[in-house]
Amino acid sequence: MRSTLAVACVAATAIAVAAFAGPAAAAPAKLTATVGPGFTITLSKKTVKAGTYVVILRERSNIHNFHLIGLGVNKKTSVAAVKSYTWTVKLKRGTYRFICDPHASIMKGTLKVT
Ligand SMILES: [Cu+2]
Repeated sequence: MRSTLAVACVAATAIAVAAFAGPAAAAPAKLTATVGPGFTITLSKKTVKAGTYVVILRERSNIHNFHLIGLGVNKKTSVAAVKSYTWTVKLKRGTYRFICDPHASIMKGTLKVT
Protein backbone atom coordinates (compact mmCIF):
# COMPACT_ATOMS: atom_id res chain seq x y z
CA MET A 1 0.00 0.00 0.00
CA ARG A 2 2.71 2.38 0.97
CA SER A 3 4.70 1.93 -2.27
CA THR A 4 1.56 2.48 -4.37
CA LEU A 5 1.04 5.83 -2.70
CA ALA A 6 4.69 6.78 -3.30
CA VAL A 7 4.40 5.97 -7.03
CA ALA A 8 1.24 8.06 -7.27
CA CYS A 9 3.04 10.99 -5.67
CA VAL A 10 5.98 10.78 -8.07
CA ALA A 11 3.61 10.61 -11.05
CA ALA A 12 1.67 13.68 -9.85
CA THR A 13 4.91 15.61 -9.40
CA ALA A 14 6.07 14.68 -12.91
CA ILE A 15 2.80 15.93 -14.39
CA ALA A 16 3.06 19.21 -12.45
CA VAL A 17 6.65 19.76 -13.65
CA ALA A 18 5.68 19.02 -17.27
CA ALA A 19 2.78 21.49 -17.11
CA PHE A 20 5.06 24.17 -15.70
CA ALA A 21 7.74 23.63 -18.37
CA GLY A 22 5.21 24.00 -21.19
CA PRO A 23 4.73 27.78 -21.43
CA ALA A 24 8.44 28.52 -20.91
CA ALA A 25 9.36 26.34 -23.89
CA ALA A 26 6.89 28.28 -26.07
CA ALA A 27 8.50 31.70 -25.42
CA PRO A 28 9.33 33.46 -28.71
CA ALA A 29 12.86 33.16 -30.03
CA LYS A 30 14.94 36.32 -30.14
CA LEU A 31 16.58 38.07 -33.07
CA THR A 32 18.98 40.95 -32.63
CA ALA A 33 19.24 43.78 -35.13
CA THR A 34 22.01 46.36 -34.95
CA VAL A 35 22.20 49.59 -36.93
CA GLY A 36 25.29 51.78 -36.93
CA PRO A 37 27.23 53.52 -35.59
CA GLY A 38 28.90 53.24 -39.02
CA PHE A 39 27.04 52.40 -42.23
CA THR A 40 26.18 48.90 -41.12
CA ILE A 41 22.88 47.11 -40.62
CA THR A 42 22.81 43.54 -39.37
CA LEU A 43 20.41 40.91 -38.15
CA SER A 44 21.60 38.03 -35.96
CA LYS A 45 20.18 35.35 -38.30
CA LYS A 46 19.99 35.05 -42.08
CA THR A 47 17.41 32.24 -42.02
CA VAL A 48 14.78 31.38 -39.43
CA LYS A 49 11.75 29.11 -39.20
CA ALA A 50 8.29 30.68 -39.47
CA GLY A 51 6.84 31.81 -36.16
CA THR A 52 6.71 34.63 -33.66
CA TYR A 53 9.95 36.37 -32.78
CA VAL A 54 11.05 39.09 -30.42
CA VAL A 55 13.38 41.43 -32.29
CA ILE A 56 15.76 43.41 -30.13
CA LEU A 57 16.75 46.47 -32.13
CA ARG A 58 19.85 48.39 -31.20
CA GLU A 59 20.02 51.71 -32.96
CA ARG A 60 23.39 53.28 -32.47
CA SER A 61 23.22 56.32 -34.70
CA ASN A 62 20.97 59.32 -35.26
CA ILE A 63 21.35 59.16 -39.06
CA HIS A 64 20.10 55.60 -39.54
CA ASN A 65 16.97 53.59 -38.91
CA PHE A 66 15.79 49.98 -39.22
CA HIS A 67 12.90 49.19 -41.54
CA LEU A 68 11.57 45.64 -41.90
CA ILE A 69 9.40 44.94 -44.92
CA GLY A 70 7.58 41.93 -46.30
CA LEU A 71 4.58 39.59 -46.05
CA GLY A 72 2.31 41.86 -44.05
CA VAL A 73 5.10 43.42 -41.98
CA ASN A 74 6.12 47.05 -42.47
CA LYS A 75 7.76 48.32 -39.29
CA LYS A 76 10.38 50.97 -38.90
CA THR A 77 12.19 52.91 -36.24
CA SER A 78 12.83 56.64 -36.07
CA VAL A 79 15.94 57.92 -37.83
CA ALA A 80 16.71 60.57 -35.20
CA ALA A 81 16.42 58.27 -32.19
CA VAL A 82 19.43 56.50 -30.72
CA LYS A 83 17.91 53.80 -28.54
CA SER A 84 16.83 50.19 -28.31
CA TYR A 85 13.45 48.87 -29.34
CA THR A 86 11.74 45.55 -28.77
CA TRP A 87 9.39 44.35 -31.48
CA THR A 88 7.27 41.24 -31.53
CA VAL A 89 6.76 40.10 -35.11
CA LYS A 90 5.05 37.14 -36.68
CA LEU A 91 7.18 35.89 -39.57
CA LYS A 92 5.66 33.85 -42.35
CA ARG A 93 7.44 31.67 -44.85
CA GLY A 94 9.09 33.84 -47.49
CA THR A 95 11.69 36.58 -47.77
CA TYR A 96 11.78 39.81 -45.78
CA ARG A 97 13.94 42.83 -46.52
CA PHE A 98 15.46 45.16 -43.99
CA ILE A 99 16.93 48.52 -44.85
CA CYS A 100 18.01 51.83 -43.42
CA ASP A 101 15.67 54.25 -45.19
CA PRO A 102 18.12 57.16 -45.75
CA HIS A 103 20.79 54.78 -47.10
CA ALA A 104 18.70 51.98 -48.60
CA SER A 105 21.08 51.42 -51.51
CA ILE A 106 24.00 50.43 -49.28
CA MET A 107 22.44 49.53 -45.92
CA LYS A 108 20.24 46.53 -46.62
CA GLY A 109 19.80 42.85 -46.02
CA THR A 110 17.37 39.97 -46.31
CA LEU A 111 15.90 37.47 -43.88
CA LYS A 112 14.67 34.14 -45.22
CA VAL A 113 11.86 32.44 -43.37
CA THR A 114 11.40 28.74 -44.06
CU1 LIG B 1 21.57 54.68 -42.73
